[in-house]
Amino acid sequence: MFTKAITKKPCRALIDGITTSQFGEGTPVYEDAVKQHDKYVATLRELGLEVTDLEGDERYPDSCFVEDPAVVMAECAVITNPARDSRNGEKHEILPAIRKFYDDAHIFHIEAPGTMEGGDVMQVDKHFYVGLSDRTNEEGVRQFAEIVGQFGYEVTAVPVTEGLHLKDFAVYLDKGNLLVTAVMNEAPAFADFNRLVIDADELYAINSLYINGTVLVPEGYPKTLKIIQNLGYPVKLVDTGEFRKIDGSLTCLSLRF
Ligand code: CIR
Repeated sequence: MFTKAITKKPCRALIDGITTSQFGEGTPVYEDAVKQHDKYVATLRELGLEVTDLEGDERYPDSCFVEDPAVVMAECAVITNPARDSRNGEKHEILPAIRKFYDDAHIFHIEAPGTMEGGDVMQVDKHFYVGLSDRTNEEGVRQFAEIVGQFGYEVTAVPVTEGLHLKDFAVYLDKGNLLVTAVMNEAPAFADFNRLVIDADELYAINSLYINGTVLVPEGYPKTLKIIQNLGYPVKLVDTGEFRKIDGSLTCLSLRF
């Protein structure tokens, strides 16, 4: 059960965010991104979360994607080591917000040469599946496993071969339900899940967000919406079109705990 979330407002420099154009085309429009972000925060609040919405930071174009510089769980927080130079400093900027909720003895750090971004980290109860990707390396996963192992978590590394982060290609809802690409459907690590394969033309909608029984689904993906509704979840549609242009999606816009 989540009770809190941390978000961070998009900054004007958002237009310089890193993009592979894997999902969208064009440059984000700042004013529209702000509106979409406000709606996202309002949706989290509607679901009962107490949201700390941090001010935007013009030094870091991608800093609204707060999921990446930290991983939070009931027992502790792990400050990651984002792989790209333009994002690495976000790990320092998120720390004061994390300190409001965790004492220093329960805040850990991924150190170089380890790299990690939270978009690669998928929690399933007491098990973390961590993507080995361009952003998260083996040493990052090793350090993470050592940290969370103290609190009884298991860690399984999952190679990410299709693009940015693990959670662009596999997302856990609850009760064993996992949204996956055709490639992740074959991943041995996920063999025991109830896997729902999302069509390639709706790839972006895999990154839906389960919060306390409800699923936030990005607007504009009717097939995925139907699949999630057929599983019995109430859904809330959220437009993330501006963030999509720079590979951002629903989970990356918040830390939930
Ligand atoms: C980046 O490439 O780092 C950003 N433009 C997008 C990050 C998205 N984060 C996420 O999915 N967790």
